Amino acid sequence: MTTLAQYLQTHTTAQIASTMTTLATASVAISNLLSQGALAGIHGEAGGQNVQGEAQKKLDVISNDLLLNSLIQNPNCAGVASEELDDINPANENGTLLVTFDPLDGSSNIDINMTVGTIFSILPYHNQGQKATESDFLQAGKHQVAAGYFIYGTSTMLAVTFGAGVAMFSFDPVSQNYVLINEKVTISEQTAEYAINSSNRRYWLPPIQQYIEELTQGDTGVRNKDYNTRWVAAMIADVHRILIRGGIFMYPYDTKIEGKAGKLRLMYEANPMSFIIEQAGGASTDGVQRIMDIEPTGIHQRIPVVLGAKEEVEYIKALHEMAGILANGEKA
Ligand code: FDP
Repeated sequence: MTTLAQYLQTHTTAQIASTMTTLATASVAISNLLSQGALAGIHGEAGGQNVQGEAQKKLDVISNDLLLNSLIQNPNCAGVASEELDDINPANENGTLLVTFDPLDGSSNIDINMTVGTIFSILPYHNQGQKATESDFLQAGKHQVAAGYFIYGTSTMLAVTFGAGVAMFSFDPVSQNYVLINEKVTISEQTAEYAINSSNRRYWLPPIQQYIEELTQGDTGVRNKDYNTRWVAAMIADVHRILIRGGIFMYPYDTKIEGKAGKLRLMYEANPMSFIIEQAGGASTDGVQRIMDIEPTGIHQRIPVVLGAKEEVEYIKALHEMAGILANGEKA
C-alpha cells in the first residue's frame, strides 16, 4: 500500500509535495462537510439558516475559504487565485509556487446529492521577493508543474499529475490517508461515449453541429457504430469518467451569450484538466488549438473545451480546420 505522503516523497519536489499536502488536508475537510449534507446546513443558497438557526454559507464559499486560508499559510505558496474570488491573493513573497483552484466544481450538484470536486493547478513563481500580481499567474498551461482534482463522489478520490503520467488515489476514511490505486492512468484513443450539453445545439458552430449529427446517426451514418451520451453537468465528474473508462467531453464555442466564447475557465478548469488528460494519453483543444499552448489574457478567462480520446479530439480539430474556423469562432 502506498499513501499519498509516500508517493509525494519520490515523485515531486519538497515544495510541490508540501503544497499538495495542504490541498489534500483541505480536501478531507471539504469531503467531511459534504458527507454531513443537510445536517451541516450546507444545502441551499447562502443567506439562509441551518438547523441550529445559524447563518448559512454556501459550501462553495466555505470550501474556498478553507483552501485559501490553508494555502496562504504555506511558505511555498507565493499566491493563490480562486474561481470564487475576483482578485488574486498574494501570499509568501519567497514562495516558489502559485496555486489556482475551483473550490467546488459542479456546485449546482450539491443540493441534489451528486458528485462535485475541487480542481487545482500549480504554476511556478518567478518573482521571489516581490508581491505576486495577477500577471504572474498568466502563464500558458504547458508551464504547470502539477495539476489535478479531488472528487467527492460515492468515495473521495484524487487524480494528480506532476508531468510524468497521472496517478489516482482513493481516500481511506479509516486510516485517513489517500491511498494509491492506479499509478499510471491511461485513456483509450478511441471511444463510443460522448459528453455535451445538447440543449445548446442551435448555438454551436457548424463543425460541432456536424460532429454530433454524425454520432447521433450511429451505425446508420458515416461513423458506422452507435454512440452513447453521458452528461453529469459537473466537468469534474465527466472528466473523471473519461479517465476511468474513456470518452470525449465538449463544452464548445457557442453563440448563446454575446462576448462569452465558452463557459469553462481557462485557469481553473481547462488548463488543469488538459494537463491531466494529456498526461493520460488523451488530447485537449479549444476546437482549434491545444489548450495548454494558449497564452492567458485574464485570470477569469473563459475558453471552449474539447478533450478526451485522442482520435476524436483530432477529428474535431480537423472539422474546424476544414470549415476555416480560427480561434474564438472567427472564420478565416
Ligand atoms: P457549474 O456551472 O455547476 O459550476 O464550472 C461550470 C460547470 O458547472 C461545469 O462543471 C459543467 O461541466 C458545466 O458548468 C455544466 O454546464 P451546463 O449547466 O450548461 O450543463
